[in-house]
Amino acid sequence: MYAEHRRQFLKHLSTTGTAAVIPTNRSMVRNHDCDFRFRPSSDFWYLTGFAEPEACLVLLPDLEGDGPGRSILYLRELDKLMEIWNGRRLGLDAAPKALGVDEARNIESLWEDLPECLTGYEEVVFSTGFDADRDRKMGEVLAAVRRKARGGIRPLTSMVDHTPALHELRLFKAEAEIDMIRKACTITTEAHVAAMAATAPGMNECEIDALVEYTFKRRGSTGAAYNNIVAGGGNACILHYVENNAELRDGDLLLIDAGAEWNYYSSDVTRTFPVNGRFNDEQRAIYEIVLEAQMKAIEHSAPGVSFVSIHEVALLCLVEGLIGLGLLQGSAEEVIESRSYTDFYPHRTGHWMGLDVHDCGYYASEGSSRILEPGMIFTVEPGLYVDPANQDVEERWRGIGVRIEDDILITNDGHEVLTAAIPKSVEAVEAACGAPVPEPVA
Ligand SMILES: [Mn+2]
Repeated sequence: MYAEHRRQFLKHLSTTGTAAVIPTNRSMVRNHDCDFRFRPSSDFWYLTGFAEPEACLVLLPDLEGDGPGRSILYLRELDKLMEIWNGRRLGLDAAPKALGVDEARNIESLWEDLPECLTGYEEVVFSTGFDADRDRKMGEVLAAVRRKARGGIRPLTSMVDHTPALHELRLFKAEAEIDMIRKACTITTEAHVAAMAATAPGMNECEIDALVEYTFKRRGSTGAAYNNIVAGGGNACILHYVENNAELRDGDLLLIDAGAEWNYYSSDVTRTFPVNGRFNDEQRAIYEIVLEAQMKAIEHSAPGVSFVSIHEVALLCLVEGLIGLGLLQGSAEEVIESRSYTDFYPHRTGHWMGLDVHDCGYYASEGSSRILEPGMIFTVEPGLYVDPANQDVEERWRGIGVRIEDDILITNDGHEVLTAAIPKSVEAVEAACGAPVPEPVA
């Protein structure tokens, strides 16, 4: 799969005779001498399937003929002592066969080698702005190649952003990638179902957070695709709440936004359910509006439909619901025009999903929204949030926060909900809340 991604990107590079230098992420210090758990950069992983730190992929299209071009992977040498301390390494000898790259070289010689690698190319793909040290070294490489131009070689004149081309490839998921996202969604389903069953008044958000994390990891996931949001009561109105340390109170809702990652491919799911297993009238009223908006927006998702129209379908439904409850005044048109709904719905309805949970790919071009095509995967996640401090509404509504989020694949004739097995209707959610807690080890 990764070799195929490389082949496609090299083919694109060959149309303009552009070379590419794509480093992976740097290890990041967590505190003192401890690093965060390493995660490769998504672009690098997409092209290599290689998860070690300190690595860089160099792609060199064929300048003379129409050959397939060359791929060179720079990585760490085997080092017995370092491996005893910090973990196994693939090493230079094993890399070409294991990863299908044409050549493997020592990462120590990357910057020294690059002027020669890039000689003859006029353009090189390199993403600047992420790492000042790398940007400076790349600048020196360009200067070194230009100095050679006196010898009659074509000068390397520009560094280009690879976002449009590579990210366009990443936007359309191949079968093998869809399978990985399916796997992530299956694990996520298990985690949400387990959370619904286990939650009870008096527990702490951290216990449910731990259960979700445990479910992800025991199924062999690469971890959570993003920080879990486990938000009881009014905490649900903080969109990216990650403290996850408050007591879960009888009569409150619990919003969980959590998705497993499989082989670095994401899932992204939100469910909201009653801590004590039964919605009260106000909670159910808000929940049903969000649910209807979400189902209508999903129903609308198909090839040929614009991405923004999914948001518009959901928004209209939410606004009509809020007017119906008396939480907003005026006609739906007036409310949408004045944006007075943003007190209750401050975000949009979805985003691309893939190797990054908020995946790459343009949402619009030349001012008009992207048209959906088969192979695209995105979330549909409307929500309504009544701030606990909102004095403009009756007290009974305050602190209710509901979001419902599923992952949608556009197919040739419509869509598929990849997370359809997670309870969602009021009846299904209440039943899942009353279900026996799954055995910790199945
Ligand atoms: Mn999301």
